[in-house]
Amino acid sequence: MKGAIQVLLYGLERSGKSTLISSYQKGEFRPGIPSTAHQSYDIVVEGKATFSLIEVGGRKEVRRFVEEYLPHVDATIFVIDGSDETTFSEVRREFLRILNNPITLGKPLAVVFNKVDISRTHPSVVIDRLDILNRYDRPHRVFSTTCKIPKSFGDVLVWIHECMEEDKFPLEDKVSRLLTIYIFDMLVEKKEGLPLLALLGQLEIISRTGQVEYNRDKILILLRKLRTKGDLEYDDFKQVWKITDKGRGKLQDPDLIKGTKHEKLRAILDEKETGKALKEQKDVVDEFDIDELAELYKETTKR
Ligand SMILES: Nc1nc2c(ncn2[C@@H]2O[C@H](COP(=O)(O)OP(=O)(O)OP(=O)(O)O)[C@@H](O)[C@H]2O)c(=O)[nH]1
Ligand SMILES: [Mg+2]
Repeated sequence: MKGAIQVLLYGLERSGKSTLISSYQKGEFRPGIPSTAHQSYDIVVEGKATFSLIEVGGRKEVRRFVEEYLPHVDATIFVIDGSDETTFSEVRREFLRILNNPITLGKPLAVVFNKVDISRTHPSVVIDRLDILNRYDRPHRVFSTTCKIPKSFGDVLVWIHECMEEDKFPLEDKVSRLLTIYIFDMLVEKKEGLPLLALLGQLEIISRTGQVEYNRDKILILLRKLRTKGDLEYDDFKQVWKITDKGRGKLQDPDLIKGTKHEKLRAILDEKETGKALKEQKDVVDEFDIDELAELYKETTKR
């Protein structure tokens, strides 16, 4: 459907993805049949929006297809069979497959704890394992559903629509959250490199080069630079890096990255094929400031 919100529906086999859709569409419980690789559905939520949902089957052999759809969707609905605690470790693995793919940053993520009619587990048990509540890098929400109450799935769609409509996540907020994530991961989880890689991935740098190496020192240098320039500040109480008024002002200036650095970066990325770019490439990425990153971010996330 043209203009429809593109949504990925994912989760292990038998979590209830097809049943959620068919029950919602028919207004009564309609068990789905096991899905093959993928299946698409068009849904109109009256007075709200049109959705084009793509369900990727949850069986092991077809799960890998999910990666192919991620770049093309605006949001993801991740469905969990709340009645089967034995699957929760596997649920976490598949959930991380979505969460850790940089292309999903900033995009709404609905976690649907399904089959509450027969579940003996409190949703918080699996939610804790997924660690979703501590994410700052995308709008997210947990829903409890049962296909026995078909309209409960409508709430998920309405929420996604709201996220898209209101842009609850303005640009500066997104960048600030991304910065928060990588600082947070770096300091607390002692990870090196990944979070900034994620940020760069969102800027489509990763996808162009396949490998931009970053490490903790580079991240700190970038952050220090941004703080010295007054573009960023650290909020001790909330433990987040925030964009200052000054930084925000810069974000709103459309002329900021008219310079040559942007072109230089692109050129270097293009040179990658010739194999001589790596060192120089890192230096150029280092020269980028928050405003420029944000500008690139804006460009690459245009729908
Ligand atoms: N009691 C109960 N059963 C449900 C609910 N949702 C789905 N089921 C049942 O769970 C089974 C699997 O549902 P499907 O909709 O086929 O699951 P799926 O996630 O689409 O599975 P794949 O397509 O194989 O990935 C079916 O027998 C449904 O009847 C629910 O909310 N409550
Ligand atoms: Mg299915």
